[in-house]
Amino acid sequence: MRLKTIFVSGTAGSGKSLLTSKLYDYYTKNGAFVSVLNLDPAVENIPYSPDIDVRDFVDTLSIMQQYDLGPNGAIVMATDLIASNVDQIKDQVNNVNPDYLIVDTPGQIELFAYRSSGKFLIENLTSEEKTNIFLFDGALITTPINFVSISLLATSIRLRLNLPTINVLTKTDVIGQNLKNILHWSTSLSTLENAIANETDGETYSLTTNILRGLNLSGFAQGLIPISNVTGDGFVNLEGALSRILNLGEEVED
Ligand SMILES: Nc1nc2c(ncn2[C@@H]2O[C@H](COP(=O)(O)OP(=O)(O)O)[C@@H](O)[C@H]2O)c(=O)[nH]1
Ligand SMILES: [Mg+2]
Repeated sequence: MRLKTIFVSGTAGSGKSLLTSKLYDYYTKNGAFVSVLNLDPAVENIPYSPDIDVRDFVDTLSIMQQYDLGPNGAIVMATDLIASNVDQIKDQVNNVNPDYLIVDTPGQIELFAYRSSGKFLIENLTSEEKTNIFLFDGALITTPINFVSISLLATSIRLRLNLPTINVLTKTDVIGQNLKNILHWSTSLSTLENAIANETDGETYSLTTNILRGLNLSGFAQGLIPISNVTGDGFVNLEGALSRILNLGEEVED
């Protein structure tokens, strides 16, 4: 079996680390050999034990002291230093030789997505099938405009990382009625436009609807997969989407 890599991305607190641990459990239960790579240099508690951990290579606290940096500066520097350790990280992955590598990305999405080190890691870490899961934090999407702005972020990340991307909505267990709204918005352009018209007018309305039409034209909105990392709801659909992307190469080969 060829190595398949799943990057888990999304805004801070959207559920990346928890989803990483759940995916680990899911694939392990199904008999696959899974490894987890933690790419977050500054994380303190994670709900799994990473097989490969960038905190073994860079120490944010000592960077702060050594270079007299604040926490943000140190994390930026740490992220760039991780890229310079890519060969060692790769060696560790090769030694473990898993079927699946799940990569939990840094708490701050911009570090991974917008600094060149993130893209460098994606390109150099693994050479086989790769995909990115982008998490829409259900708790952040309280209005149709929030939905459009996070969709725009997801699109920006997709452009930046240039990976096949699965869009996932998290925290469906705690968002109540909003879940229905979000699913309506993500599947019906006219419903979403009406909801935006009810929320705003003028410049914000035309900006939002113009962005939305652009996103919709590129087939963006379809396929937002709702899940709960707590109850496991929706995992079957997510796993289906992952295997459609990741097994494509192997099916073509057969
Ligand atoms: N209720 C609920 N809480 C979640 C879900 N996913 C994550 N959380 C919680 O949200 C917080 C942030 O999750 P975490 O995985 O650390 O987010 P990260 O910053 O993206 O890695 C934690 O307290 C999680 O337990 C979910 O689907 N449902
Ligand atoms: Mg995390």
